[in-house]
Amino acid sequence: MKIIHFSDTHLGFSEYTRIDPETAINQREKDFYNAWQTIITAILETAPALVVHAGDLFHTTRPTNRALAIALEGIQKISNAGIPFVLISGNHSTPKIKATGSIFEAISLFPNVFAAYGSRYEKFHIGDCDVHCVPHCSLSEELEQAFDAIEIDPDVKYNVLVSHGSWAGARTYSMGEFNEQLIPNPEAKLGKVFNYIALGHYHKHIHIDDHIVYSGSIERTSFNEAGYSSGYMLVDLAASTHDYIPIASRNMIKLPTLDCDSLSAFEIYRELEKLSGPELEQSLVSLELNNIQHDTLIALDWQKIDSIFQQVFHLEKIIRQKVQDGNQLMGASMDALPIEFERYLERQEFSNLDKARLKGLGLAYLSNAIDE
Ligand SMILES: [Mn+2]
Repeated sequence: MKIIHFSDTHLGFSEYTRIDPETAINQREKDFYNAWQTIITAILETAPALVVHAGDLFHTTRPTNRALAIALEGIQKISNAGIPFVLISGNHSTPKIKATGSIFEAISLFPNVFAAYGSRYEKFHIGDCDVHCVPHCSLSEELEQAFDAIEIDPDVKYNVLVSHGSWAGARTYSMGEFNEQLIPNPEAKLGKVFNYIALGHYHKHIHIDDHIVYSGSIERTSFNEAGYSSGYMLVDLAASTHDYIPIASRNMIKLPTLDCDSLSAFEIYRELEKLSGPELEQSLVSLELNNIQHDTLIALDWQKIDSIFQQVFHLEKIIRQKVQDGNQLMGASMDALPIEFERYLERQEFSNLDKARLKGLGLAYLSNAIDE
């Protein structure tokens, strides 16, 4: 029995200002749609007995009409081909407020499409296989209940678990997101009962064990993911084979950090010219300039730097100025608001405030604002 497992498609994600000349869609948004369509085509060609998507189908809980149309078009093709398709909701596609309703309600109206999104355990029987689903749960109690509810039927030939979060409660597989969940290893309690565990959330493809796998994402949502491949898993339950199939995606490259302590503006340009080459063509490129002297920083011509890298798709510049006491000033780079907020709090000293409580409240306000 062949399975295709993929995850973290983040449809609707968009970034930067480049526009696809043909469709007038944001080019990064289009990149994610292209990757999605590549995998849909691969599924139709491979015709597996089952497809599982391990969460974060969309980038947001309320996808745009276009993201929705592209998702439905792909899902419909698989449905029409008679290939059973199981999807679970991830942290990016689970609404904070239940009354919002879930887009997966609509998606599961397609024949052959099964979605688990209700912050609880669900099991689907497909062919010779029980597909055990633990989607993202809004509360940790719900997550615990969902794992406790897993039921193994001794008469069923194959068991597959699909879940979304950081594996075995380890921060190792964290995406640094405020609402991510830490998933326990159910085999610690149940024994090795699963033929395959399909994981989503961590965007890097990685085998935790032969049969426990993060497929990784199909495109990269930040420079933290530079160097990650894009692809999906092709698993044969009978033969016990687990193959990763890479797909093409836009190159994302972090250039080596340039120490500018003793460099003039002119010398910086010359060093950058050495770093720039045809291999960066149409790539997402991150450039870090460290220890720039104050006067040099003022003299630097940003347009000149952009022109040195004119072949790239996008140039992310991280600039750190040299200061007297040895500390470096952060330049133009900023992480997600919740991360920056946590960093800010870490640096503060309070005598009469509960930092943990402050952090909890702040992150909750931010998460509500982001959801809205
Ligand atoms: Mn994700």
